[in-house]
Amino acid sequence: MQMEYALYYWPSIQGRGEFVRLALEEAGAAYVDVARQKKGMDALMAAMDASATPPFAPPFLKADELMIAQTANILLFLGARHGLAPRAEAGRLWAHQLQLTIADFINEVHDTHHPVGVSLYYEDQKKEAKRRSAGFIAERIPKFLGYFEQVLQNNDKRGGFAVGARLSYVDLSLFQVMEGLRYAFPKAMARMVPRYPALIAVHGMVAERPNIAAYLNSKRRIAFNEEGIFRHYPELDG
Ligand SMILES: N[C@@H](CCC(=O)N[C@@H](CS)C(=O)NCC(=O)O)C(=O)O
Repeated sequence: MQMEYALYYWPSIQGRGEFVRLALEEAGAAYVDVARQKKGMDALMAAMDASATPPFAPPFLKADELMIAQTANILLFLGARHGLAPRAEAGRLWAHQLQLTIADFINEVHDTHHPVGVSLYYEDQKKEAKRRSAGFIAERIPKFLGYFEQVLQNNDKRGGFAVGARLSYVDLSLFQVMEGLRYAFPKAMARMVPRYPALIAVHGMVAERPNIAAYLNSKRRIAFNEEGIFRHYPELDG
């Protein structure tokens, strides 16, 4: 079968690649998750060097002659191709703006376990991680989730979606954010989640989409683990 897309991402984690996988799965798009195939890591490394528009880091997506990197940029492209974003300029930019804000949040999630250095082990920055996580839980989760909750509530007469009156990649990404936070910080989230009814609703709505439900039950969905962005270290939760 001719593959429409080749997704290049690390093979053993959800990470940032998961935001792209969710969009491809919801769209029912034909894609290959390259690094999860035989010799896939070689193919990923080779593809990074081979492009005239080289990515800085995975995830990146090959679509015909295009090589697109940056998660939000990939979603901008897929959203337009698969009806997962508004067509009009204002709505398209609004969806992209929200996705970039999610990317900012994801960077902060990453920094809870790697506050000092990306290339250092977690074990070498545990003390700083604890301090960083305490502030993240107390201030940053409420600030970001409070913002997304407000965005959803402002639009709630249009069916509970983040943008416009249809599902978009932003809803899929908010689902992933809620999944990830619940995995990484179960105690803190159990306490805080009642403050975010619209986010809970969008999470439930996305989980029930037939293509997403099938994906979540499949082997294609990698389980959360302590190599990815959302990591569960009990000592950082609370
Ligand atoms: N802003 C980029 C970040 C890409 C990124 O940081 N990718 C990680 C994996 S999730 C990576 O492989 N980074 C390698 C590096 O930064 O050296 C995006 O959203 O796609």
